[in-house]
Amino acid sequence: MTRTQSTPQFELYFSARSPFARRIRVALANLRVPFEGKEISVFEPPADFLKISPLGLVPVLVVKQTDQETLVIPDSSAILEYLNEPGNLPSPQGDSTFGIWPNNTDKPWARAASTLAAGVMQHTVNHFLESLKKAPDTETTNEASERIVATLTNLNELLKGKQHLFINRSKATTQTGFDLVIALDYLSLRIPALDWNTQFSEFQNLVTLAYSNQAMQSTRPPKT
Ligand SMILES: N[C@@H](CCC(=O)N[C@@H](CS)C(=O)NCC(=O)O)C(=O)O
Repeated sequence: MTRTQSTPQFELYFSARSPFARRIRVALANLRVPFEGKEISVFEPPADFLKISPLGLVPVLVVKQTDQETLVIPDSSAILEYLNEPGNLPSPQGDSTFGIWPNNTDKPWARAASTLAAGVMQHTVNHFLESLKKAPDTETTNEASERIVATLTNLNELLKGKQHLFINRSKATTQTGFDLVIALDYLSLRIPALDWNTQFSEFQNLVTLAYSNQAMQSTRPPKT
């Protein structure tokens, strides 16, 4: 039987520690969208994954729209845009009231703050990859650390001035709030010496609230 467009099937390629993939694992869980998770190692990407996504990066969302048509979406931000459209999700979506972006003038602010959080993730990845080299270039790692601290300073100002971008009126964490906490967790994992807790203690309440979410608990990155 041919599947219709109203019942897409989702597969998500991810790695356990990827903060970009974690954004999507948390979003799908909170949207109550069932998906088949396909865990891979980004250091040794399997050939069948590279065939699907030649970029070789996670996350990748595979949407089987019909038996004939499969949409492959690389990049966490592009996937979030897709998931923000209710028409792209299978219905009914259980009891989810979660939405990716706010439905009002806060939307560009939320997207901007999420982009800053994703930038912290990217600089942390760059720092980590450099530190794995035989002779890491300290100029590169120092530059990454500086960008991270400057971006967290910016996010801290946003959290103080526009808290609702991170925590909504029902006191639930938004996608932007999750993105920031995911970035902080990844930072703690890869650059523990940076110790954001000391400089940005205001983030702690958001971390505590975000961890009351089941999807955040079940996607915590393993240490080893
Ligand atoms: N802009 C991309 C970044 C994705 C990315 O860099 N993912 C890392 C894992 S955290 C990856 O797949 N790295 C594989 C590699 O560099 O070989 C996104 O938002 O999804």
